[in-house]
Amino acid sequence: MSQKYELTYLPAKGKANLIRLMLADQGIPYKYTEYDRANWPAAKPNYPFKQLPVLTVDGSIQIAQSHSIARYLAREHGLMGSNSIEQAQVDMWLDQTLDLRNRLLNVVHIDFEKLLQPFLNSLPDMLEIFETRLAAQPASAKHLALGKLTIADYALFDVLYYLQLLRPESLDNTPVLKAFYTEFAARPKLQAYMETDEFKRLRATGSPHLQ
Ligand SMILES: N[C@@H](CCC(=O)N[C@@H](CS)C(=O)NCC(=O)O)C(=O)O
Repeated sequence: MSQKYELTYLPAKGKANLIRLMLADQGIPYKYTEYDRANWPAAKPNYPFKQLPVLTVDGSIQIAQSHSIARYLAREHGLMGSNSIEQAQVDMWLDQTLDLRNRLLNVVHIDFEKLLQPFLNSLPDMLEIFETRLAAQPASAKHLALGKLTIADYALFDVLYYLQLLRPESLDNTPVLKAFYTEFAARPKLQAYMETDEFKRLRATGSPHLQ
């Protein structure tokens, strides 16, 4: 039987990592299609914005923009809240993690030498927001929004993964966040995915500063 979802991307974790982590952890089957430097230019015109990732649903509907894909999957699989006000609370934490992620990616993609130190200087304040939020949640439900697992938790894990690659010690002063990261990484399906050859093969980003 063909899969409902086909994810198409390039050989990196990059902008597809959040999507893959959610699909893997939720046990949602999908076909993965990968282009490389050699065959991507010819395929480019077949995709809505001539960029990847793209999620093809039911073999015909193409969804581009990584965050649109992630939010769509989250809505479909109960990770986005069940009404507008719940969705707004999830979105708010999701966007906060994406702000951190964008700042981190700017460092490695735009000007590593110039932007690294200002980023590291601003990091404690950014992490403190998540630390305080998670610390206020009950031990049994360390989640960013709605007291339950949502896309915002996956996005937080995703950005912390990149952060730890950049600076392994970066969570040393935020113990609750560190525990969140460790516990999330131990989720059985997620852990199994992160141990696959595919996950290990894919470099973190296209930048030499974050592999
Ligand atoms: N805002 C878009 C950006 C997509 C994007 O920049 N994709 C890059 C890879 S990460 C790409 O397709 N590069 C190849 C190209 O532009 O030809 C998203 O989040 O999906």
